[in-house]
Amino acid sequence: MRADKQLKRIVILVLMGFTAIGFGGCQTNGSTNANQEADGKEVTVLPNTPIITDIFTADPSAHVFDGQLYIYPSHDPDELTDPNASSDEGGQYQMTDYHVLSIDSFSGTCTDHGVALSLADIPWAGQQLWAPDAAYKKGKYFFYFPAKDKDGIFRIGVATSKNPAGPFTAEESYIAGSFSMDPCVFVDTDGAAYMFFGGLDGGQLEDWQTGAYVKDSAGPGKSEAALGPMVAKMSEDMLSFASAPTEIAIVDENGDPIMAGDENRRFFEASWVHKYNGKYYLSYSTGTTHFLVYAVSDTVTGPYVYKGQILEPVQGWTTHHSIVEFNGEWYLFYHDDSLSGLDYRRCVKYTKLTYNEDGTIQTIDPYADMAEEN
Ligand code: FUB
Repeated sequence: MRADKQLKRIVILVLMGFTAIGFGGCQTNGSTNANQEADGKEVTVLPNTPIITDIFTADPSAHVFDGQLYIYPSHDPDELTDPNASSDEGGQYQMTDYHVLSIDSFSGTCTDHGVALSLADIPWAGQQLWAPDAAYKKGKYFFYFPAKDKDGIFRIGVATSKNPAGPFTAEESYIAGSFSMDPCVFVDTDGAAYMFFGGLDGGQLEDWQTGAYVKDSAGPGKSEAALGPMVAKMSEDMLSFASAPTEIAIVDENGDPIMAGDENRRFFEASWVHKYNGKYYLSYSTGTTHFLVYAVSDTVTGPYVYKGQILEPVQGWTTHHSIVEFNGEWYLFYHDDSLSGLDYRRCVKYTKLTYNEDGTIQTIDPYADMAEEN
């Protein structure tokens, strides 16, 4: 990007951050929060602006339950409890609770349902409540979340509620056989549910290559196949794995594995799976190169064939998303750090997602509208 263009983008983002803090998005006012202008007039939940501005949110997993759109994000803290934590291991993401958000319609209101689950109420967890997801089955809502256990090892837990907004009650222990982070639970059209998970570096996926935890393990060499996300079928009651996790293969158009050195295309973290026209779409973050990309398969467990980019890099190091159909339109929920300028205080946004006739997805520049306006 040219320097003058980049400067212009930074100015726009800073201005947008101030605007958002002032009166954009979904403002908190008690437990139910109308998205209102300063004069009290209700406005739409605008695309590409923070959907909530009085708490920092990230890693949005969006689902439609009972005709309403629920968003299950990470909740970034206002202040770091340990300002010296190593950023190499994602130590700056020190979340201690989760909130659930919901939207009736994009021309309506956004609600912050308050604290849905706290670190203090999860018996096995020690720190870092990272990117969660949720699912529904037979009258029960399931909230899946990663956290480091008391030995500093990432595991994935589950909590349940009768209400999609929680509060959720955590199980005594993490899901047996789970490791690493960023769970995405996909419920297929036949009712079978699968958890996709994993993330490199701070997400510790490399440490499990032997099947057991080996701290600080190196990943594959640049010309070796990259590590893929893991997948496990969920049990009928959604509380455990029905099968041991296996690795998902992500291949190029010739069927060759995406290599670890191919940082524009290889999996890093933030798996999300959705189904469109009978095909499975696995989307994920490329981490170090900051793209959201996707790969497609005819079967849920892959192999997945790499197709292209969904979202260009956002402001901030991390990029994480979900894709959801709501009232006949497809949406991408994502985050950036434009509300604070700090990578560990992020804000959730959404934008429309467009498929081409051949099923490919159009790449989104999240700041395109602002660039056009200026
Ligand atoms: O929010 C903490 C971590 O940052 C998530 O688990 C990753 O996907 C990245 O967004």
